[in-house]
Amino acid sequence: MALVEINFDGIVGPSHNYAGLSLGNLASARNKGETAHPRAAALQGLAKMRANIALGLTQGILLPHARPDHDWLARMGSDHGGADPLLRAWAMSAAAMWTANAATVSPAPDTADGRCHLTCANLVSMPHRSHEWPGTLAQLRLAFADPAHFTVHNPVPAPFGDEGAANHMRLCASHDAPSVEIFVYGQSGGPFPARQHVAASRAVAASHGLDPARTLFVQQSVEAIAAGAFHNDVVAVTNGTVLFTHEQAFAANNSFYADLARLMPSVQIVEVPAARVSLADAIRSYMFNAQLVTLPDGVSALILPDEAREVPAVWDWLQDMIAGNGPIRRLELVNVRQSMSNGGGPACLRLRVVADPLTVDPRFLVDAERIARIEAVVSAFWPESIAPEQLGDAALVAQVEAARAALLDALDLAGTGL
Ligand code: SUG
Repeated sequence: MALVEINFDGIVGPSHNYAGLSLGNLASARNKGETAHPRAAALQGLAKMRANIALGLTQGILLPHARPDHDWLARMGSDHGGADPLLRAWAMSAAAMWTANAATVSPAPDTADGRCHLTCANLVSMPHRSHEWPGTLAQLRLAFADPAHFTVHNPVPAPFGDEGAANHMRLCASHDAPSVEIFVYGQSGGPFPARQHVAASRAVAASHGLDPARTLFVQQSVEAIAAGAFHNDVVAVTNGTVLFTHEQAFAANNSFYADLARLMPSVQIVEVPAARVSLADAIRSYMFNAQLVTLPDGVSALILPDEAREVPAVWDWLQDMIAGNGPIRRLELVNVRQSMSNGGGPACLRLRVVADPLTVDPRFLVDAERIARIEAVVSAFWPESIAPEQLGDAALVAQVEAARAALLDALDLAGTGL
């Protein structure tokens, strides 16, 4: 079978909550202290996967991590019962659902050895995400275990922050052709941390064996980070030969666009001017945190959060875009409000891997029937609601652990060490 894009969505974990842990992520700060609804959150994510399958896309999953993270708490000199509320919230975080931060992926046509390379992200910038990588790495090693087709790398060492595919884009004429890979990094300067370090991006590109002549390192604008674009995928997304971006996403867009035109003359840049959509509106609506996909009939579609329709300047611009002659022809709206309230849109929830599905462990691929199986587990086991002050409850911990165990069982992944 030919190489196809597989979207691996994170299943929203049973400990999903709003503890306000991510400095620089405006939605996370805004919703701090709210009551979260893990069951509804997971069902929303599964409905998005279902809708994407119905569109003809190939769908994969990654699993919630074991929470609380007892191993990590022990290394922090604590256990869950004895931890202070902040340490407890870090240990209970369900943030692994945002699999755009799981790894950076370079498909086989881009790499020197012709294998698909994945580097697990270290996520060292945020305490609650800094202990995700062992759980992610274990899943990647299982899902992409075939050494003839995949190489899975350990994370880049600290202190060089790496947040994975959320700061990485590809432009290519077809999935079988080498692409231009674009690594977007930040530099501090504004009120918020820059979470992607250029040294980490360079390390990933080198270990993937990318051709330096087809690899770009591009700086995110300080204004974008200051406005709440804690990852580049909040202000830009690529697919095929299309770059869909806000005018203020990059520190030097003119030289970046010139490099792209030189490396890929067929590139189509859809730039949204700040005069039509402010950075604030772009980030409020998450119009760029969309899945830009090619449907089986070749049409390019943007899978957007419902919130994009609620910001008039954004919706007007999108309507004008569709009415025009541009490369993006279709808009699809999805409800992922529970995730959005923590700053995670449709694109945050998925990791793109270009591969032959037959080379992937089938337990990480889903069709409508397997989605239904997961929905049944979620409906039966996921907590209906969690308020941050409940994160210390022993009964909640027991429910969260039982819920994950039931999911592993249903997916034939019990006993794999995950
Ligand atoms: O890392 N939110 C995540 C959202 C990640 C979005 N991913 C991409 N843009 N690809 C983050 O900031 C909030 C958790 C909390 O506050 O409890 C959080 O971690």
